[in-house]
Amino acid sequence: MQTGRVIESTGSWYKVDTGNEIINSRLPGKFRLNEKEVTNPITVGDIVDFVINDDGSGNIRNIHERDNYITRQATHGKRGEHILVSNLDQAFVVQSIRKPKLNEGFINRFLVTCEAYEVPAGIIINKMDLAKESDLEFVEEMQHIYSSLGYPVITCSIEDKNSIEELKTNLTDKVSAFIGPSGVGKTSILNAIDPEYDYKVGGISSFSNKGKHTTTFARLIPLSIGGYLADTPGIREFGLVNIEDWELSLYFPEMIKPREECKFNTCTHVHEPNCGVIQAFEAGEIDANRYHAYINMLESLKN
Ligand SMILES: Nc1nc2c(ncn2[C@@H]2O[C@H](COP(=O)(O)OP(=O)(O)OP(=O)(O)O)[C@@H](O)[C@H]2O)c(=O)[nH]1
Ligand SMILES: [Mg+2]
Ligand SMILES: [Zn+2]
Repeated sequence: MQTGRVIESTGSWYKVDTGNEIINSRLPGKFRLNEKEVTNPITVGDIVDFVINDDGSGNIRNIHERDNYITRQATHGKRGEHILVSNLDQAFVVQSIRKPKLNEGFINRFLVTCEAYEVPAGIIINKMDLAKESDLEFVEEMQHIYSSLGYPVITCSIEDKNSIEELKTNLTDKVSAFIGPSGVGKTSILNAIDPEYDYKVGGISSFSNKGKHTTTFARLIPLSIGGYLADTPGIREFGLVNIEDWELSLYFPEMIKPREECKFNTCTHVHEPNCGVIQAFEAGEIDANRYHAYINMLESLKN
């Protein structure tokens, strides 16, 4: 039996990287899942044990328990959740400042998911070459708010070599993931980091300013600087899964301390009396945008 890391998954075949070679592998037979309902039993990032067949392909026999993972709601009316990538040192939500316009709601839902699954998270704002004067102020404000919460905010542009070099120092020797909407430049940044890869990048629709879903499956790419980077397909919306309303504030770092002062331990910090979070918000200790992001998410959990 050999062990390796799944670096690509097309549904029926999995590319498994042993560190020395890459083995095309299958998952034979029905694989019993004793976990909760997921649409993909094996995901990019998984560590698997496999045996080699006579033709050189592999048969996966066992999946190691995941250290962590990121899921999103399954699409196309499927039930359950879809694991995007597992066993991460860190995950970055990638947004562009323009084309498409930065979506702070997406960022906040992503950060909550990372907190819930215990994945260290950061924010990358790309296409800074397109930034206008007012955008720069906005980005500075974001850097101030999010970095104080423990989420680094990295700005870059594939046109700016220095910014790519700085980004590289954050990725060296780590297993990282890029997650974000289509067209923000996830694959372009990867190509800028390791130019020999030359992965396919797409355009932006001039009509909607949205991307064209160029990357169609997740893959984990070994980096020349050490470590791996997961490039994932663009996601339109990042929905929350499996979070109870009273639980949500546990995933807002700035609410952890204030919520200890709440009278009720199932307090949702909206209208309840003697609420520590509302008090902290009113005292200006919790950023108003973040509190409103919390309220929006709370509403969305009811549907
Ligand atoms: N101006 C500018 N354009 C960029 C930058 N980075 C990427 N682009 C362009 O944005 C478009 C989309 O880039 P992709 O790398 O395909 O975006 P993606 O996030 O991988 O998109 P999906 O694979 O569809 O999820 C391409 O036309 C890129 O050339 C940047 O820093 N500045
Ligand atoms: Mg892409
Ligand atoms: Zn409260």
